Amino acid sequence: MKILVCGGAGFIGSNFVRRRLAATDDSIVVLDKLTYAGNRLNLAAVESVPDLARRFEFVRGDIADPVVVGPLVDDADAVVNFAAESHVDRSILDADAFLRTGVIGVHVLLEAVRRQSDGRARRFVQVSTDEIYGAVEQGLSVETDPLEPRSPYAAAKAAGELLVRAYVVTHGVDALITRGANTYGPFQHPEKLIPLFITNALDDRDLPLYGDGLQQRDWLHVDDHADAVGFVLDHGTGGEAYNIAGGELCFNRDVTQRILELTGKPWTLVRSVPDRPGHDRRYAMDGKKLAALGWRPSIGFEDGLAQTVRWFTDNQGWWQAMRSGDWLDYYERQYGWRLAASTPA
Ligand code: NAD
Ligand code: TDX
Repeated sequence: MKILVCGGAGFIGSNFVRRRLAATDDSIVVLDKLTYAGNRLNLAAVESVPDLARRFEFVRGDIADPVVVGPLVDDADAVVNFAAESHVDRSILDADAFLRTGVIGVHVLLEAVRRQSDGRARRFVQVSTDEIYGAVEQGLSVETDPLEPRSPYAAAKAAGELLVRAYVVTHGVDALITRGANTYGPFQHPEKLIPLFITNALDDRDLPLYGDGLQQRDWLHVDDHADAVGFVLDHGTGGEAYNIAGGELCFNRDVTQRILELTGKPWTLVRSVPDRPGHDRRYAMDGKKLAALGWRPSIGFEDGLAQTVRWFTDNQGWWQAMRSGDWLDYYERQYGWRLAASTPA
């Protein structure tokens, strides 16, 4: 199978590419815009191994550009779309790019898949998120629950899902949706909670904990997330959405404490800072639908977090390089005034 992987130079997409090429005979073409979050180095483990490199091609481009997308989709048997702006805090500062990629980009991909210029149906997997359910005060979200996004990021992801659904119903496109839980692991951009707190701790910098730190997230290791997307591509039923739950619900405070233990740094680094506006208190999903199809996560949070801390400790060059471009400007806008107003946690 030849798969077009959009957003394949990012955190989860590059993991999918590395694992899929190693585990199957598939060929993969990555289409990635290389935004601040995309990094060609995330694919070095593929590009430097001849047997993998010969089944791999990289194209720099935008999923919202039909001229680039059309021929790549025509040449593929399946399309998996990881491409998105993925950080909630950035969507609160400026949502433009979120909508361009999450709405127009998804539409351009769906149009290219629908055209079937050669009459060949192509499977399309849209990688979505648990955030489309909004804050889940108690219980577990199931796939039939309403979409109730509460941040511009989540609204853009929900809009993408609605377009997928419309193309399934109206045009008969063979499309599926995955809704992954909060993902962590090697190669995650240092803007997200776990890598931010690991790298700041390694640098003896403040850890900015939003509000009371009693928000809960369900943690899913990136290897499990990528494998589950592949599993849905291979075994899912067209038109369906699948939760990819981690089954590891944890308070942000406890995640922070564990990171400090693993890095050997003191709790005094933690600062309680003004909360994220519209902060979702809790995400929790029911993973039974995917389990009934035969897939379950295999990496526990305790082991996965320890492995992740080791990876960031051993790969300082990678994350120092990711803290370039607009990083200092972003950090100042996001955390400057918050840290100035912070209190001990
Ligand atoms: P990421 O930010 O690390 O990577 C996104 C990638 O998409 C980057 O390589 C970027 O260059 C590329 N990209 C962005 N806009 C593009 C465009 N217009 N055209 C082509 N490429 C573009 O994100 P991630 O954490 O790997 O997330 C991947 C997907 O999984 C996203 O769709 C996200 O919504 C979803 N998701 C993420 C999580 C998580 O916890 N990280 C959880 C559930 C779902
Ligand atoms: O500095 C911080 N301080 C803090 O307390 C950051 C960056 C985060 N947090 C809190 C906010 C959340 O409660 O930690 C929790 C996790 O935050 P993020 O890493 O920003 O993730 P979240 O907002 O939960 O969204 C993530 O999961 C769903 C991904 O970034 C999304 O791409 C995915 O769809």
